[in-house]
Formats: sequence, structure tokens, C-alpha cells
Amino acid sequence: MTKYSIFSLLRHARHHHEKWPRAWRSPEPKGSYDVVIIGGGGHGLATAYYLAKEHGITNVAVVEKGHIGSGNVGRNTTIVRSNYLWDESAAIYEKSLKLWEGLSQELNFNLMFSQRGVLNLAHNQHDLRELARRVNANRLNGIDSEILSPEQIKAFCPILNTSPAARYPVLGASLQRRGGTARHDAVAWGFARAADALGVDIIENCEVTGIRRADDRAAGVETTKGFIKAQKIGAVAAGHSSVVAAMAGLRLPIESHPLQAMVSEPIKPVLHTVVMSTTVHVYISQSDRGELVMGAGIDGFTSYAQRSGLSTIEEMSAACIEMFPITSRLRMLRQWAGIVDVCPDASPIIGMTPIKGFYINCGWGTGGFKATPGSGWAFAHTIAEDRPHPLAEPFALERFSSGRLIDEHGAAAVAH
Ligand code: FAD
Ligand code: PYC
Repeated sequence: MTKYSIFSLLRHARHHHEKWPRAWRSPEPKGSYDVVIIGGGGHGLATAYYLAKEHGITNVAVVEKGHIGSGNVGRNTTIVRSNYLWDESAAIYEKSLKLWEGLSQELNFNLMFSQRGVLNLAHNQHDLRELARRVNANRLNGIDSEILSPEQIKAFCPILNTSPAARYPVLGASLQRRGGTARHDAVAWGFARAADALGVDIIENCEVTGIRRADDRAAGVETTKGFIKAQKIGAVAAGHSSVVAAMAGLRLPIESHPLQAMVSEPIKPVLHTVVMSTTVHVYISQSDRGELVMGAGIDGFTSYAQRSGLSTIEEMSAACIEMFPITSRLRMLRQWAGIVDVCPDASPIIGMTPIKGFYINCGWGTGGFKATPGSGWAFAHTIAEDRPHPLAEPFALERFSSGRLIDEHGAAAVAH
């Protein structure tokens, strides 16, 4: 530090912070829009962005009850991958991964997308068979995926305990090298700024409290800032999807559970990939700030309270130490929870509803962050064209009456 003292740096930082322009406007809602999106999370903002960019529909409002980034988009553990089992899921998650690969450039916003690879560990014969089946399915779908032996795993991730004497020894793993992480809140900010620049109104601190219907059509939303008329309404309210759907008289096959995560104090770089274990149960990566980011399975009860608990810290820490013994003296810094909407088959619901002009995109459960761009892409098309995008079609609500479920509990890789 030669030219600038720490004081001058701080003074400049403060000055620049004060002079930062807003990244998006803060408009009052207009009386009427072509499309109102309920929920300013990643999926809602991506939907609005692609409506404007791909379909030229710019008279759009995103109505968010809190602030942008306050929901799960800013609470997740940032893992991105596309190694799902069934063709329908592989198609939409892989579309999403391809969009991630160009998204920082497209939005002109550094999303810190880092393709550092995602390892899914096998600790028993059943895990190994499940992973082998999924790797084969992925490769048939053109998705990069490979099986590693314990020796290859050790070479790839040296701090992982691969001793055969471990309580749950590592017998193998799948690796998706194109998987990785992205900075979650930057994703919300990037989509918000880009949607705003195309004319979308982002209305924060505005809760939707009711959905007005005219006969069999949705007519608009009641909000804490008054009634907003809408030709079309897209509900993208992760965590509260059933609550919002119920406002339109719709019952969804969804349960809402807390999902907890935590970060450690920052340490030097020790983990350059993402490691997930469903058996020992924890998923871990290291953030660019140096914190180890780790997450749990869903809480075993339904709740809308975003509270975290001591027993979950204990479980995550025990799993972390089992897999990475060098972390045994690491201190934890922060813990939090988000509410995830879980469908019986661990797959999302995207599409039309029996109410004309009312569309839903929900049920991404523990795994929707990775799907943010792909989901917004397919949902925007569905709303604009008033027919499901081929990527969205298999995920229609009707699958719960037709029985064409898409069971992705294995690939979800988080205990539900
Ligand atoms: P949100 O950001 O939750 O957006 C929904 C928005 O709707 C919220 O901002 C909310 O305030 C708003 N809203 C709700 N009701 C109303 C209303 N009445 N009026 C107006 N607005 C309303 N996925 C992965 O792929 N990888 C991961 O590593 C991963 N880790 C996770 C870890 C944790 C701890 C959690 C909680 C989730 C994780 N997920 C992960 C899941 C992922 O975060 C979610 O599936 C995804 O973020 C949901 O989509 P969203 O971003 O639109 O949700
Ligand atoms: O879907 O990869 C995932 C995931 C990791 C942590 C939570 N969800």
C-alpha cells in the first residue's frame, strides 16, 4: 500500500458507495400490465427478462413482497449442475447449464459462475449403482458425466477422507466437470438490472394478497400497493407457492419445508470443487471469500418459519468432519434457512392451470437455483405463447392426475 493509505481507501470506498447509481428503478405500480409476475426471486426475474428479451413483451411487472434477493435465490448453497436421471429433467437442467455458460456476458454482470466440477459420492453398493445408472443416462443425453474410483477421487480432491476405515467409506463418485457454483445474489441483481433495462417494472415491498378472477380468467392481483390489473399472471413464489395458488382457488400437491445451510469462518483455499454426499449427508463448496458453504437435508416438518436450529449445525458439522477431518477445528460463522416447496416426485411444476391467464412455476424444492435461467426461459415462452414450451410440457400440473411422475429423488441429492 504505497500510493493510498487505508484511510484514503476507506474514504473513497464510502464516496463511491454513496454515488452508486441504482441498478434498477423503483417504480410505483401502474394500474395495468400485460403480465404480472408474482415473486422477485431468480425464477420470477428470469421469466420477466426473457419475456422482454425473447418475446418483446415489456409491459411487465415483477411484484415482490420483500426486497430482491430476500428469498431462496439469496439463501441457497449455489450449486449448479445438470446430471439428472430422466430425459425430461436432463433437457431442462442442461438447457439451463448452457444458458449459465454465457450468462455473465449476456447480462453484462459478473455472476462469478465457476465450473469447478460437482462430485456426488457413493458410500455403499446402492449409491454406486444409482450413480452408474445416472451417469449412463446423462451420457446418453449428451451431458458430461463420469465415474471416478476412490484413487481418482483422492487425486481430484485431496482433503476428502477416502480411507477404507472411514465409517462410510467412499467407494466411488460421479463427477460433472461442467457443474459448479455461481454467486447467488448476483444472479438476482443481474436479471433484475437487465429486465429493468428492457422496461420491466420491479416493484419491491409489495405483497400479493389476493388474485381477482373474472369468470374462468385471472383478472389481476390485489396487493399491499393496491389492485393491479393483468392480462396474464405468472406465480413464481417459491416457498409460498401453495399460498399464492390458493388465492386463485387452486390446490397444489406441494409441501413447504425449511432447508438449512451454514458457512464457516474464511480459510485459505482448500476445496476447489463441490462435494455432495447423500449418505453421510452434507454438500460443501468453498466460496470465493474462503468460507466453507454447507447445507443439510430438509427439516422433517412443514413450516413457513425461516428458522435454523442447533441440531442441524451439529449434523452438518459431524458430516463435514467425517468427510473432511481437517475441518474439525473450524468455527462456524452464520446459519440460515429458506422455505422450499417440494413436490411428491421431487420435480417442479411449470405451466398453465385450469384458470385462463394464470400460470405457475414452482416446486423446485431443494434444487431450483441451478435451473434459474432455463426455468425462466421455458416459463416466459409458456406465458407468451399461451402453450407449454416443449421443455416445460412434461412438468405440467396434470402429471399428478395422469400419473406421469418424474421421480428425481436420487438426482436431487438432498434428503427429502
Ligand atoms: P425465491 O428467491 O424464494 O423467490 C420467490 C419470491 O417470491 C421470494 O422473493 C418471495 O418473497 C416472493 N413471494 C412469496 N410470496 C409472495 C407474495 N404473496 N407476493 C409477492 N411476492 C411473494 N438449489 C440449487 O440448485 N442448488 C443449491 O445449492 C441449492 N441450495 C439451497 C440451499 C438452501 C438453504 C435453500 C433454502 C435452497 C437451496 N436451493 C438450491 C433451492 C433454490 O434456492 C430454490 O429452488 C430457488 O431459489 C427457488 O426459486 P427462486 O429463486 O425464484 O425463489
Ligand atoms: O440441487 O444440487 C442441488 C443442491 C445442492 C444443495 C441443495 N441443492
